[in-house]
Amino acid sequence: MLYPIENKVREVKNLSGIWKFKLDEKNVGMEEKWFEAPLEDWIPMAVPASYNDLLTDSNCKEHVGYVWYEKEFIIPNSWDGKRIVLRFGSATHHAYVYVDGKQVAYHKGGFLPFEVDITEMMEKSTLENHRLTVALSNVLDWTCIPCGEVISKEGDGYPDGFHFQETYFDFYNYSGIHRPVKIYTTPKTYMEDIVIQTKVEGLNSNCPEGRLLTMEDYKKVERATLPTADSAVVKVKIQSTDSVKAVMVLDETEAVIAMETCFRCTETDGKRNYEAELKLENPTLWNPGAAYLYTLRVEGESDVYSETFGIREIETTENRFLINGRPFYFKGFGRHEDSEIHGKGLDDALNIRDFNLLKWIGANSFRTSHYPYSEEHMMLADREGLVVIDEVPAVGMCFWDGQQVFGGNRVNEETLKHHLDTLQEVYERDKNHPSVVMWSVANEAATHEEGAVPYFEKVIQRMKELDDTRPVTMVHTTGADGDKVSQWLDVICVNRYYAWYTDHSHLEVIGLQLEKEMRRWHEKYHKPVILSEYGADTIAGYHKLPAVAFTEEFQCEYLNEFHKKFDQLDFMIGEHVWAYCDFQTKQGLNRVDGNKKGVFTRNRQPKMAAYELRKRWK
Ligand code: BDP
Repeated sequence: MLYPIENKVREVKNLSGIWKFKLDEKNVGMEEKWFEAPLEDWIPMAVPASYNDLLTDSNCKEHVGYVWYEKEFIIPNSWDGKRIVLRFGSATHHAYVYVDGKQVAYHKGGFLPFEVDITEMMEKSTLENHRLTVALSNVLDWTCIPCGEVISKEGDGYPDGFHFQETYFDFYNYSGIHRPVKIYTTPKTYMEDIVIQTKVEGLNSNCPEGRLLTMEDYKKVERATLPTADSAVVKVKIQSTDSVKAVMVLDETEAVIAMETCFRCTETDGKRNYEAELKLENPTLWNPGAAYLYTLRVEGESDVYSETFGIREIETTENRFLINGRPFYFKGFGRHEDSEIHGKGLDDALNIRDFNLLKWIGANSFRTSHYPYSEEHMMLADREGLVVIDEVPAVGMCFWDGQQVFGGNRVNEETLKHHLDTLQEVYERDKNHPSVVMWSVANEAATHEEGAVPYFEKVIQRMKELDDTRPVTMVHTTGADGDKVSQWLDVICVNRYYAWYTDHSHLEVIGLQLEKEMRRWHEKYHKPVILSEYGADTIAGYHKLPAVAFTEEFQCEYLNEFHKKFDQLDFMIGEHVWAYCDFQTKQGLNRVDGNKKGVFTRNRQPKMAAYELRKRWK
């Protein structure tokens, strides 16, 4: 799926701003067909944003079910004869979209874009002002990823209609239109999709010889001259209803450095697929921390589209993750799209602050735990040279009370279908981002259950069918002995909280338990291992000597115990601290206004551990 861009033949109208909003307190709006007429008794609401923290009433904040959004828009006369598309960056989680009272789209899944062609409707309409209505439901059940369940309780001690949304994941179920809504045009015949894959020839990784174990060893690799290549082949596939005339590659100075006008063309269902290969001599590679972005410009009879891309190679071995032939050690975080007031709403200022902090601390990577982040976020990662493990929202497929998740009446065929659809959507959205070096198909699923085996075989296989250029991982909570699915993965990611959720505060157990377990994973699967989460809740400004749990001193000592051990294990290829920032969760006995494992506060200021990590990583 292509991102909406503006150029001489395409225009974009961004509908961000204040919309009309109405809480469907009794969830009757669908039955009463609220979409048929302008919303009554509405309140103003910001888009993009989560609505939860903008309201003052806890019933609204915690509402389970529908809310309604409405916005008027105008199609200018100058758009006559153009194709018109309505596009949502994301809407969480189920969106029913109506234009002038008629349903035009439905999308399930709160973290990915969807769009609908409204050309014919606009051409037939005599209205000057159009009404866009969105009925949005935040209900999560076992057919959704993330999974959830609405719990109702009756009888003694519970008021009538008592119910709440149960979730099995540790972030607040923020809801709303989280990313921009845009209306864009293309010519009537247009480029539908572009896939760019690159292959380098004559790669010189310029990698200094020597052992690779400690952070200092890896730093030597980082400091060496950047990898180079003699040439690169840029393979381009274009799906288009327009006839493609030329494909060219521009470098960062906007000079055209390669061009092709001859294509292999096949036709299916009225859509033409064009394939071309362009050769670049002495390309500048996309490297972590040293990004270089080329632009692919596709010119058709009527349409034009430009997509940025990077040239880089990825490979995994038994104990290495190679980017451009050079061992890469993941330093960084699991994160969330989360902030005060905005919730999960796109905030460009916040994203810029985040990337500056990541660079300041010396992080070279992050995981989009636990769902795909905004397209704008991914573009920044490409530009800033941050390496991304791109995760789908398959979180909450684990139970702590021993009940079966897979193969029972919880995760079911419909969940699998939605999971597979989501893999396809995330692939289609993110396939051309050089920053994306690996897909994560789930976080902390019950992979010790028999039922998880056929489920994840299909999930992992599908991800590999979609993309054979990137490794696939999933993030584990299950132990190596119990795990039944990692034979299909390329890299093992494990989350561990020794001395926090187990043996609380006993830092002395960390090194021993970590080594024993990580060795077990490596011996069983012979694949490189990343500790994808480790961390301790820390109250900013809380200090004690000697350190006790929840103090800033404790967080430093805690992380340090892990680091000492990482530096002794050759097959460990990365450390992602949990978490980048404090973030909001549902209310719970061990959550005082959210999860406090952040190395930065929710307001993006450093705790003591940030300086410690900076020393280690920089
Ligand atoms: C892990 C989850 C993560 C949580 C973290 C924690 O992957 O989402 O926030 O634990 O408990 O199990 O802090």
